Amino acid sequence: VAARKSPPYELYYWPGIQGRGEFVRLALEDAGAPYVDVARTAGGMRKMMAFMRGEGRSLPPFAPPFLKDASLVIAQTANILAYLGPRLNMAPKDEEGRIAAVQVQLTIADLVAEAHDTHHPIAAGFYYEDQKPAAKERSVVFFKERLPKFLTWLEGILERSGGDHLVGRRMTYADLSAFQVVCGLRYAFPNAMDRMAGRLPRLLALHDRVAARKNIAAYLASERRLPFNEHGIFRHYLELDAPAPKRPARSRAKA
Ligand SMILES: N[C@@H](CCC(=O)N[C@@H](CS)C(=O)NCC(=O)O)C(=O)O
Repeated sequence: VAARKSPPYELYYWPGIQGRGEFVRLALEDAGAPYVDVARTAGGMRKMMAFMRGEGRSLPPFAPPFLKDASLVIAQTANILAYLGPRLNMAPKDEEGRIAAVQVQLTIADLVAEAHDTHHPIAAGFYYEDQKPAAKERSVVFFKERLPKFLTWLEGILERSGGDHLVGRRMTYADLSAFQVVCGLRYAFPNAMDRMAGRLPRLLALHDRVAARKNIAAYLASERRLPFNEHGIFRHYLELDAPAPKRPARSRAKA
């Protein structure tokens, strides 16, 4: 990334969870771009809430994450990445490729929303504990139908592209985002993901390649990478996961 004369990017996102902010963090971290995770700094939450009230702006963000770059304030995860991609050298150079990257990112955003709705099927504002039966029903449909449909779609793209990258011939933010959904889904639905693993060789290999990238590996090992938890989008509730996959009798006996 070329040296920036302007001040560091400002990322605004809820502190304490990876959430949708993580897709932006991964791009900034991979590129080694200077940024401040504002809501995690002293007084940062107040600053974030002021933006959301629209103070001094005609277009307040509807929800975090949003990114401030000099006088620009940009909301919507896929929109932020479409903006950052070329600046961080994490997007295809041609228009067709840039549009394809946005398309993949928006589809990942749909998957993220559906993963969230497994634990909050009735209302985001109610506690999980107050919508458990609906959550269970929603989760079964999610891991039986929706999860395979989304993930085999990503796998199919990799198959057609030759397997290394979702868009074009280089790593883009779409690949980083695919890594993040695999991480999150493995945390939330380990059994369902285990059952699907054989159908996703390219996607899982891409996950491993992203995790091994120098800046990503350093980030994942740092305190900046928050652990997954039951306040975020990807939550692990045993009762919502698929049953454990059947193992051959021998390995079951050992376990
Ligand atoms: N489509 C938006 C969704 C943003 C969003 O739902 N943000 C969540 C946190 S991850 C939020 O704070 N929502 C508040 C609300 O919807 O009222 C994106 O991809 O950035």
